Amino acid sequence: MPQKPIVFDAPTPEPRAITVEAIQAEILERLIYSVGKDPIVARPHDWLAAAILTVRDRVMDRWMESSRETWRTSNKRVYYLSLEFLIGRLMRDAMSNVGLMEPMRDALKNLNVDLGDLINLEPDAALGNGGLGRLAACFLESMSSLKIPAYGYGIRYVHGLFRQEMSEGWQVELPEEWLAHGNPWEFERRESAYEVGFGGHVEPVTDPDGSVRQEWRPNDHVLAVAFDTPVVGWRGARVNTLRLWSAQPIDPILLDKFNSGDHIGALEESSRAEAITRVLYPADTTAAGQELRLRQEFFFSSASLQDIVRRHQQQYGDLGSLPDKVAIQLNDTHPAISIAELMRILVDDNGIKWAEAWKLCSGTFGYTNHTLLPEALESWPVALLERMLPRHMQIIYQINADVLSEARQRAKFSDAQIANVSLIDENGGRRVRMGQLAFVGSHSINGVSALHTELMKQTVFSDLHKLYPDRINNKTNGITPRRWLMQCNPGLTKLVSDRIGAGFLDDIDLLQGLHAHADDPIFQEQFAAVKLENKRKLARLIKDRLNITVSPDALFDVQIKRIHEYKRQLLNIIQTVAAYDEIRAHPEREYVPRVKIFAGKAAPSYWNAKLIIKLINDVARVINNDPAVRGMLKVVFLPNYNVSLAEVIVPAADLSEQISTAGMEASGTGNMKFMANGAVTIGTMDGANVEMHTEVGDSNIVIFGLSTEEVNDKRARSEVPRSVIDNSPRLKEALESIASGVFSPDDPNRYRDLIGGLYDHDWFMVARDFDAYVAAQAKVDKFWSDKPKWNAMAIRNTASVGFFSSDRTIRQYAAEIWGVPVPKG
Ligand code: GL9
Repeated sequence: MPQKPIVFDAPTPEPRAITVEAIQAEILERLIYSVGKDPIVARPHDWLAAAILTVRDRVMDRWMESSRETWRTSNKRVYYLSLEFLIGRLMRDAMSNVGLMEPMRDALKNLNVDLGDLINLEPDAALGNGGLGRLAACFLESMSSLKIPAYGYGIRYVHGLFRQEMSEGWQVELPEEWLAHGNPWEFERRESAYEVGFGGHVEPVTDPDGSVRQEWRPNDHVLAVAFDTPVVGWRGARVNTLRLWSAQPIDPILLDKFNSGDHIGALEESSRAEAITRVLYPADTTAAGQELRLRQEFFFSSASLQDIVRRHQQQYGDLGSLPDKVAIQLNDTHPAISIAELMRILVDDNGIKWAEAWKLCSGTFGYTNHTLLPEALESWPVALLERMLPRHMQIIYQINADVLSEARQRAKFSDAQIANVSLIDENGGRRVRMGQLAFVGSHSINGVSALHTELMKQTVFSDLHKLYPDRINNKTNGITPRRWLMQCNPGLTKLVSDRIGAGFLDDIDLLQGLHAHADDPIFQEQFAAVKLENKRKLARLIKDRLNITVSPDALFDVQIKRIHEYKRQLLNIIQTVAAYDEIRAHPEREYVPRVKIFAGKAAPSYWNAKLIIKLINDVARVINNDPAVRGMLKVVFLPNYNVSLAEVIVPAADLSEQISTAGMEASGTGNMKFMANGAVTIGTMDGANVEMHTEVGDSNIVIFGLSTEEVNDKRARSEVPRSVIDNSPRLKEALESIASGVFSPDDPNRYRDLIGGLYDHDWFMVARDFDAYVAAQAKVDKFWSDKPKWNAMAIRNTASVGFFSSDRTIRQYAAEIWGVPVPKG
């Protein structure tokens, strides 16, 4: 069929009126005609699907208009490439952003369905591990809210992050099945499918004009099929697209094989292809070494780039304008192979000269680094790349040759410096360093907090920074205030609106206005009452899930995040043991009643992290069942931490634990969520805590512990921690009780090695920071006991959170990296 020219100024339909009657009719229509269910037999999941489809319908016009507008105006597009999008549930977010919450509630009520029940039935889209994936989700929402034409590109994993269950206090990983009931949000786009190749060889080809170019002949192909989900901005400002790729075989079944009786063999190709997008790697900061992981990375990079280039050519015809019209942000190094793939597309497929292609490439890409942990810096064996992506390996060598010659000539680097900037790591088996590739192929390299960005310059990228001094910049992370304040904490949102007006909903910096009310006793009472209500809700959840009774009047002391030694859940639980020892030793004293709340998943192969979960559960069992404690202390480990659980816990927290070893948490974003919801932070001078301290002021945050320099210094001098432990009777007693099996009578040696590590090297400074942490917790007790003081601190945290909105972060990316205007209002 001949293609008709597309006319982008076609009239947009008038927005439909939002009335309860209209919505109710639409829900019924969706239930009957799309879900195919008679209302009298419909099950909860049918109602959920009908409700989601109704909400989805209501954003369609805005979605299409958003995309038309970008074609019409020729505005630059932003592409956010991320192997993870931890978006969580979508229905409440979408309803709230387009003002459908109340009409939907009433319409469903008329149909005898409870909206709250439906909201809780929606599965979490857990296509990410932690902060990095959740950041990508917050960024998508902010880009829509700020009317930036943007696409998220990622993978449609069939199984998201594993479901965590507890078996006698141990973590057990089970497959997660978010697609079990289908996914009413998404649109499958068979027409947007691309072939992605692997393996094969490279052949020089002579063109008619006599020039020779390289052509990659892969011997293995899969199909990348697009699934699109609308991403609605605040007040429906704009609707962008999250495009997730699913891998499918080119030939769904080998019919010859099947007919000859080999039924399983006939489907082999199909399973091999589908395996690529089957599961999310439960990797935390450690790079997963699997070959399949590299296949995932190339698969989604290649499909995304083919799509981006096709769209650009369709609109502009010419690839020379790529950097003017396209910004591609690499979320960590996972999509870094995109740099070689774009070079291949430009040079091999489009005949652009190498130097010109390199300019286009680095003008288009930006790279965000999210961690400095050496074990997390991705690298792939040269031999593997040669086999899986032979042409890309050639391209990487050529890029490297250019970089090395620049280093030698321009910067006059020493051999050691040359080795540092090289894309190939020659130590112990040759490997391609993806961080170096991402760095040299991008015009902007950013860290995610001020401290982290400084450390990037001093450590991993110090020599590359000398070679390209203008590239490293900082973009401190942020969180979307829609999900993390307005939606998860409607009580607080209403209270704040009543006090300072609703303007902060559109301009989060107006929260500053709360400072003027921080010392007002009436406002303090109201603020505390909202918190108490949120704590009651969490207490009910704890009772339901764990059958543990906690008092909402106790101080809720919360550490929820991935379990990792650098995040130091161990420090927290040892302090808990010390507090327990004290209560037992001095039953006559008064104590501030506390509930220690933990949640988080451990990477399945990370033994110490799993052991720490078990320790928390062992300590919880002993303390919670000891009558001598008289309810002064409770310990709770909530299983299966995910976005939805965080949305209940965060608004109920009094104290936020952000206690990583200084220099190790790149930013943290949980810290910001707690701050928004009026929790006080106890934390180290690490990641974004440093900037939180500046924003909220020293008297409204409890900072303790070694600084980054002190940590480095102690590591360099390999001081013996034993004397530290010997000099702290409290710590010694707690460690001895854990190591000797007081909490693990069934296996007294269970924690011997874990605790032994603190005596031997204590890499994460648990012992060295212990006394400072205990003193900081004592300060917390003191502040808590002075209610007006505590309430004022809590209010001032909410008042100061504006800087940590992802809208601020995205504005900075737009202005300083992408060169994209942000329309006002
Ligand atoms: C992380 C950092 O560890 C966090 O400090 C940071 O806030 C986020 C987002 O920038 O990125 N890097 C990283 O690999 N993870 C992070 O959370 N890990 C996971 O997402 C599991």
